[in-house]
Amino acid sequence: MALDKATVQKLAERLDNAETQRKEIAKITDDYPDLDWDDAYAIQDALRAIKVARGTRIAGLKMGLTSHAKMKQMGVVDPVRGFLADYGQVADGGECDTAGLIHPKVEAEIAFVTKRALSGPGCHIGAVLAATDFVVPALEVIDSRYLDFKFDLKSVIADNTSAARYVVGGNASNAVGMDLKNLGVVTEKNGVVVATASGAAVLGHPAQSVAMLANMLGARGQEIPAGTLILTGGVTEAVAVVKGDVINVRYQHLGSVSVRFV
Ligand code: OOG
Ligand code: MG
Repeated sequence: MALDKATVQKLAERLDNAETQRKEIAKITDDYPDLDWDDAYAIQDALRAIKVARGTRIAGLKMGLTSHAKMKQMGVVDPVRGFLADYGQVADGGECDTAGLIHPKVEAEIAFVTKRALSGPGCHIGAVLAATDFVVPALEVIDSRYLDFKFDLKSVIADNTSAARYVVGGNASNAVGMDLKNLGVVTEKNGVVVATASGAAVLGHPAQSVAMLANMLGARGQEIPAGTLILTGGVTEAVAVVKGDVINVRYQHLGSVSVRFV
């Protein structure tokens, strides 16, 4: 760790304020260029603690930057992990209030719900499929707290991987027997197709994203508990949205999820 505890706390508060006040800030590596990976996740943990102390419940976990489309779009090369807050939930077919967001973008994601805990190191696709209760179609609304949505990997980790809102569809499917690799995904904005991909875009197979999460947590002595909702990361590049836009994501076999921005 390059930062002391007080600085970690100060930066977590800066990010929390940016979110609650809807105010973009400079990426934190501008001020702290020597920040290391442990610092970045320590800031994310402190941010989570600030929210939990305020009454927020952690509703799930997320992986981000798991597809080449996303890595290329954001100019970074490694997946990252974050958490989902209860206040980020938006009902399928519901409305997402843009007044609470800075510069939202939407990404199509395949979500898993575990029935058993998963731990690493050594977690693999087979272990993930065995521990999966079901998969559901989802979408994430990301909203970087950084100026112009521009950041480096350490800054975006500290900012809880741009997590903001998410929609989870109710059509649960068994992951076993489902060809998640070849599962087609079509994102429509206002009725026009804006992005397409298949499940393999996410680390070759979306379950690999869950395995990676278990291994990342395992490196810190943590695990994915049973009953955890996990967003596996955007299948396609993220699509910018403004008030009035309607997003509908159609998943082969899994059904669709939609949201209207108001
Ligand atoms: C970082 C978060 C990426 C995903 O699904 O790839 C993410 C960002 O692009 O702002 O959630
Ligand atoms: Mg995402």
